[in-house]
Amino acid sequence: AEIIPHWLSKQANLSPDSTALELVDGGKITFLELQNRSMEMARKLAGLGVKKGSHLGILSANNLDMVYMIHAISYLGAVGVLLNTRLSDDELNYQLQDAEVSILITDDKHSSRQLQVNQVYAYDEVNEQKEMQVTLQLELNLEQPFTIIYTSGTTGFPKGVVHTYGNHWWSAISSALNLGLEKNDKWLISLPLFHVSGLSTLMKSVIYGMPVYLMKKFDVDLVHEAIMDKKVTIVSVVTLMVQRLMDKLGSENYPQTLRCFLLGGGPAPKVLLKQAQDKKIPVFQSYGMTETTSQIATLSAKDALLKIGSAGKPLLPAELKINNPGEDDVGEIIVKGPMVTKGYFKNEAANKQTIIDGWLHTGDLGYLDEAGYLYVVDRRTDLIISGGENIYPSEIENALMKIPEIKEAGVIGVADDTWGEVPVAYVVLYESISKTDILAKLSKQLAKYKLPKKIKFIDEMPRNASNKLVRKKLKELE
Ligand code: S0N
Ligand code: AMP
Ligand code: MG
Ligand code: MG
Ligand code: MG
Repeated sequence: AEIIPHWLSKQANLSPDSTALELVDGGKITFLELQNRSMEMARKLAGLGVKKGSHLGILSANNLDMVYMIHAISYLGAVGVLLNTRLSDDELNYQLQDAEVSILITDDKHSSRQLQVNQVYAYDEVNEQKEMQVTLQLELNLEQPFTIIYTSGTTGFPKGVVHTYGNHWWSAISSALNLGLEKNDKWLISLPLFHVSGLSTLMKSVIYGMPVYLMKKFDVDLVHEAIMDKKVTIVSVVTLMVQRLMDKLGSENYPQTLRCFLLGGGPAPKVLLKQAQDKKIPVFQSYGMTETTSQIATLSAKDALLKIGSAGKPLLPAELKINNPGEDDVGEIIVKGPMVTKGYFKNEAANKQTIIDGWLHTGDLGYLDEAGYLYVVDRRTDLIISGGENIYPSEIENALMKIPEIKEAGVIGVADDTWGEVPVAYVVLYESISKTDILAKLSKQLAKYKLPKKIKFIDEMPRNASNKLVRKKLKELE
């Protein structure tokens, strides 16, 4: 096994006084402080019974305690299951159970939710604990699991993507080999730490010795200000954020200090990319997913002019191919590399289907141009991406089918100016029920961003000869 020194302790030794985290209120934490606070947190967690291999859930918006908690987990060799705060109680309970979470840590906002875990502690309760004297893990085994993040699945049941230390390590290294590392770099995180989009940047911080400008959540005014006045050099964004930031920018320009908007999490309209170019905003379009521990292909700003709409080339340690391309060169995107997950937690069936001879089959369709630039043409079967959050139609259809008045349900994604795409539901009824009542029932089961923006009653569901729902036919009704 490949062993490296614990990255945070290494950084606390190499650059103790350098800033690890900067907050909107001006507060700063050095690498030495970050190490000490995280170790303290680890000893307190140990007192609560967390040990090597424990699965510890974290349900929290971005904040300092969450950062300490994530690093504390690594000092104990526990596994962090990072949970999306937008999910419903039912959805969270599914993930908590599937991931075998024994202890859940929450921020104040989520401390009184109805979740099925024996031990639940708010940060304050952890902070009140006595430190237990335990041996902390000062080396990291790159093969060892570190985090689990759930990603929706075609069947409507999400799957837990396991990330090893090696996956995070190689993701950070790959990104630096591509974007470069500059001595004034300061990376802004307003994306959630419970997605790899946010989490991977936290790992880059300790691996590069680079400050992260951490925000509780995306706030267009605060991000704008950070770029204008706080010398932020890189900002990770989803499409909707670029839109809002460009509106805010108006006819002004960003300062030279800004060198990269790392754009991921879904497609971006060409018009938006062109507008960004006109305003000299350095947008780097990328392709990646939870399974690849963040970007696996990226288009540099200099290539963006020539290859608008492309997600670039695979990063240096990564391979990317189009499987069985058709006559139009389009086929399934398959990827391989040390940042790619070794599999879903306790899900042999999904692993067998998805990882074949070391290649991860993404379900996304795309092609490579003659120079090897990737163009993603279609998302995984039926996947809807709303504001960077994934939704599978089957999740909503399953929830609709639990309503007794509903006989059949079909859900599709339709284009939306704000969110990119939103879900719309078609239902066939047994007996009458109002749309308001349907939504009320759905909202008990589903995260708010998954609620259909429209519900349409129809007399018959389009099905094929083998009685399978044909979502394409529903799209024709739009
Ligand atoms: C876009 C965000 C910020 C919108 O949230 P906002 O504006 O803060 O909303 P709220 O104030 O919380 O709520 C207002 C109302 O809007 C609803 N709502 C919120 N979000 C959504 C949504 N996505 N879709 C639909 N509705 C939404 C709320 O329910 C609320 O409703 P009402 O008013 O009725 O109560 C936020 O959604 C956000 O942060 N999105 C991004 C999430 C994300 O990080 N996605 C990427 C996941 N992918 C990966 O991690 C892999 C790719 C990757 O690593 C990457 C991705 C991006 C950039 C870089 C990388 C990389 O490779 O490093
Ligand atoms: P997630 O696992 O939530 O990070 O979602 C990853 C999915 O987002 C991918 O499988 C794609 O379907 C989609 N996606 C990511 N990057 C792009 C891109 N550049 N263009 C189109 N879709 C993308
Ligand atoms: Mg996913
Ligand atoms: Mg908001
Ligand atoms: Mg997504």
